[in-house]
Amino acid sequence: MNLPSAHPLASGKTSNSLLVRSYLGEKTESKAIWLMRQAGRSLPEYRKVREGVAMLDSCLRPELAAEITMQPVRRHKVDAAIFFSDIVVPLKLAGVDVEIAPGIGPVLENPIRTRADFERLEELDPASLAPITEAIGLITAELGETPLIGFGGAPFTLASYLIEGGPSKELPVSRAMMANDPDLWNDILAWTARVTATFIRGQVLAGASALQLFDSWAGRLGLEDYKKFAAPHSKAVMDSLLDLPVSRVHFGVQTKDLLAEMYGVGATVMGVDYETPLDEANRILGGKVPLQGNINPDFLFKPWAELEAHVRDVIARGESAPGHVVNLGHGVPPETDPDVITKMVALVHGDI
Ligand code: 1CP
Repeated sequence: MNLPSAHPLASGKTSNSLLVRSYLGEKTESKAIWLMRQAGRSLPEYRKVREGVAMLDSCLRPELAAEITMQPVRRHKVDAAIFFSDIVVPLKLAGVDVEIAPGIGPVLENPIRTRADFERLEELDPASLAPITEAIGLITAELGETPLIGFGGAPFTLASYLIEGGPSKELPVSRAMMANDPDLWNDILAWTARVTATFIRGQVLAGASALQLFDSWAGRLGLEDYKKFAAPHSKAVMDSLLDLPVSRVHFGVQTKDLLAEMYGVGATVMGVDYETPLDEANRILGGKVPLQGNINPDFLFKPWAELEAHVRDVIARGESAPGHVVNLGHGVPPETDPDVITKMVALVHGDI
């Protein structure tokens, strides 16, 4: 599908950006950098505008979501904005009773655990994405030549919240369902794949110049289980987005053993967690895939000289890959001093 002519990529506004070119495998004159969770609690201006507003409400108020998306771009001069939302927003818009509990994450009063629970799920109507489309219109107008990244959760990570009812490391109910009722498991993940794909497509059509699929918890599955129970559904998401002319980034934590498989579902760029050095990730992927990552967030709390040496090491290792966008190996921790982030961005740009 062609993008609408006013889309920042179609009109050429973002096509020469460092981010878009690096994602396409170009070695750029200076490295592009953005940070997962660059918006959010590390910023005092975020805490201020969020006062008294529930997390999911803030995602569905276009002016507020646009303001929060722009805050880190204005402050840190990063090379991309990531749309302020959450992976569970499309579930909410499809009618699931999910909330984000402060300090915990997504929680559901009534998790989806039986065939009857599944049958009550409704499809996501693209028309209900209006608050998202509106927010993205405001954002791209302010961003100009800086690209916006759209995103969604992969079916496995989303289903882990739907089925467990909240954050869970061990995923006991999900594992039991995979073993005892694989048909129900597959039906739930197929629904989740359609919902998250609709959410991502809506963001791209509204103005995002790249997309990222977050399968944050995929590393909790071994390779064989990932192939059997998660990858086909992630592939369904990517397949349904293939007609959009944007780069597709795929990211998860502790996914060294899954990297090749996660690439194979239809990614064009791999996000690498902080445990896998980029030169090793590049080797695993056969030297043909642009990479994103992977500064260890723990270094944000160390003396500047240590952080600087680590950032330079990440950049040097990233040189082995066909293209490299600098990022963290997971999200910005809420306790981070925002001035450290600003200085790190300047370092990556060669400004200090
Ligand atoms: O009140 C608050 O500030 C809540 C904290 C918060 C924020 C700022 C949550 C709750 N979500 C978000 C926004 C968000 N979530 C963004 C956009 C902002 C940005 O990146 O700059 C994105 C991309 C996400 C994606 C997301 N949500 C993921 C994938 C990325 C990752 O961190 O691995 C996941 C797993 C979620 C679920 C979620 N939402 C919120 C929390 C605390 C969690 C994780 C809970 C858990 O540990 O399972």
